[in-house]
Amino acid sequence: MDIPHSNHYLALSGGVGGAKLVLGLSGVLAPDQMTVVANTGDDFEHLGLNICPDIDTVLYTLADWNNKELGWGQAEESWNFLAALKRLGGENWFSLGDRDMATHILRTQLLGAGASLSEVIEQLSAKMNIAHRIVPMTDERVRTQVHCRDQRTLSFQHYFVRDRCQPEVTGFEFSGIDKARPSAGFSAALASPLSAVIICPSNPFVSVAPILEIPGVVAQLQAARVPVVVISNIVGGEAIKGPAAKMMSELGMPQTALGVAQHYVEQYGDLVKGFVLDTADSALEKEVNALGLATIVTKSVMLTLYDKIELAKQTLAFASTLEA
Ligand code: FO1
Repeated sequence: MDIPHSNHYLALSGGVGGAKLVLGLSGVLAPDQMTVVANTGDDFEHLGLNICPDIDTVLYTLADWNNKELGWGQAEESWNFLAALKRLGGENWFSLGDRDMATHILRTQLLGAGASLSEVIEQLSAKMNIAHRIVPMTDERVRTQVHCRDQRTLSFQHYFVRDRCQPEVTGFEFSGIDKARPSAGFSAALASPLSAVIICPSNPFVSVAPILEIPGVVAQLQAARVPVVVISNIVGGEAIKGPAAKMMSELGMPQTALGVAQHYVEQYGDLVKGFVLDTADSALEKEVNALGLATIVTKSVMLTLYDKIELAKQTLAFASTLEA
């Protein structure tokens, strides 16, 4: 597949699923052909440290430092800090590995000294020898809050890790989003001639929504008439990873790839033009088309590096057939 050198793509990513496709895209696109925007709604302050799970998952994955068993954190990790913290009666529900701690400590130090999150990521990327550009969705503080059926509002990591996604959800809120602006790297990509926007197979409610709901982002993408392609994060009625399918059923939505497509159309009108379905969901294709979305059906479960690169190639080829 020949991609003209002047083409530039924007990839919107959450954590594990998104990072897998970003790795595939990085195998197909040159560093100056892609900007990766990572969700920061999952970020939180813990033990005095600034933790940015989705950014770190994308960084570690592109650096090949990622822990493939856990899906988050670093490979060949040790847990001495966490064990010592537990012995002292500290909060140990969020597992911080010894190697991973270096990232959080350095980031916290740099932010404390006045650096922006974008600058921190740039520095970390350089040290990890990552050539592609990874930027946060915003440099301002946005925090995902989960509204629960039992009337509680939980911060995202309390819901996700501490409470193991057990509370029934009724909705989400992104505190701080009203005042947030796209980061400089995100803004520059939005203002440049984009060939397509790839919405990676990430959770639509808590990974993609915070990025798209930064004021002005959807309007700018619509005005720029860029083809936007979504890769379904639900395959065969199951989320590849994480609580997306459970959330959909709790929100009264069909727990299928069709439900994901309906969600994007309901939330963002005609923003999304193309939808990538897994072969397991080929029976849903006509109904997704009836929503006004073009489709391809392909293997979207990425188990190997080959799968990631193939899905990236298929998605880019599909995007090139779409008109915004
Ligand atoms: N996920 C867990 O399920 N348990 C953990 O203890 C945990 C620790 C952790 C530490 C650093 C980091 O970057 C990510 C971590 N995650 C953990 C993953 C994270 O909570 C989620 O993957 C994302 O926020 C959802 O995309």
